Amino acid sequence: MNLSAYVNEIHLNNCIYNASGPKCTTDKELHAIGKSQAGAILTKSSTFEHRIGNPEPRYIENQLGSINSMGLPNMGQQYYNTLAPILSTTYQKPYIVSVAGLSLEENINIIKALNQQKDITAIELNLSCPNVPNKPQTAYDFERTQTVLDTIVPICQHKLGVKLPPYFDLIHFQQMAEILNQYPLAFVTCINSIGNGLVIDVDKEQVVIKPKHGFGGIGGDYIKPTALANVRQFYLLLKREISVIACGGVKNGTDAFEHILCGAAAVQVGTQFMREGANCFERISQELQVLMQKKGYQCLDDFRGKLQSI
Ligand code: RRO
Repeated sequence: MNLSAYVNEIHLNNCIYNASGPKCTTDKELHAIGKSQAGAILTKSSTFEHRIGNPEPRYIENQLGSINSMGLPNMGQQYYNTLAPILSTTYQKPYIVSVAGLSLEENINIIKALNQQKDITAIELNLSCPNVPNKPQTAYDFERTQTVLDTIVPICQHKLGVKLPPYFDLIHFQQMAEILNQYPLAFVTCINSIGNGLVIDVDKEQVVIKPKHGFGGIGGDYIKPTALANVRQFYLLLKREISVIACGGVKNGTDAFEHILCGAAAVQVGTQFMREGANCFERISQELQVLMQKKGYQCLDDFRGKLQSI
């Protein structure tokens, strides 16, 4: 059973890999993803300089998912740039750097620095971080998104994709797709965490994370239906050259299958990777293969995008 995939022209031996965020900040964590069955190595979103992030506790899980307000802790662009040759040659899989500068100027400087590094396979430009105080999620401001892409697309020499927040209104899907279709993007990743949710400890009558009075991005089971809807909408609305990468609520092979049925070219794992560690990629891949075998499918193209309406 073959789980190989193309994201635009990027070949993956396995369509399942990590979401940007959990366990992908340090070299040790990135090597663990490299050694695992994950089909690619994706970094934590990078700013130009190293960042410590928000005060702890800043990540909490329950049975249904997670809430986080990490605040973009990362090692800075140079670190991820320098790791590219060793990671890509050792593990022979795509190495994708997530970029989340705090201003357009910072994004320009990060992209220019990463342009020098041929061992980076692609850039995932994060337009949807919900957790930096006083910084709005770029992709909820459509004019701003257009300005950012008008500036970044011409200077980025790597394949470029964008990480989107969830949308909830049909008109917003159409408006964002119309913008994205104007650019030679390789992929869009749907979705980032659902921003500014609130999880409460009822015994303590208290919020569970410290930053921003307890508000944070929601992941895990809570968000799967929203993630599926976003993958499906963008799969239907984007031009064919732009692959849709799914992220949201994937903890087993059935979840991955559902995202691919909606049109996903590849599937990222966030909250479940945080819970389970890098073994999750092999387990989820095996479960997906078992399900495909039961259904008589040999490869992802046999069912990708073929969700039926009634
Ligand atoms: O670091 C974070 O707080 C964070 C980021 Br950059 C993001 O894009 N999504 C998220 O849930 N947390």
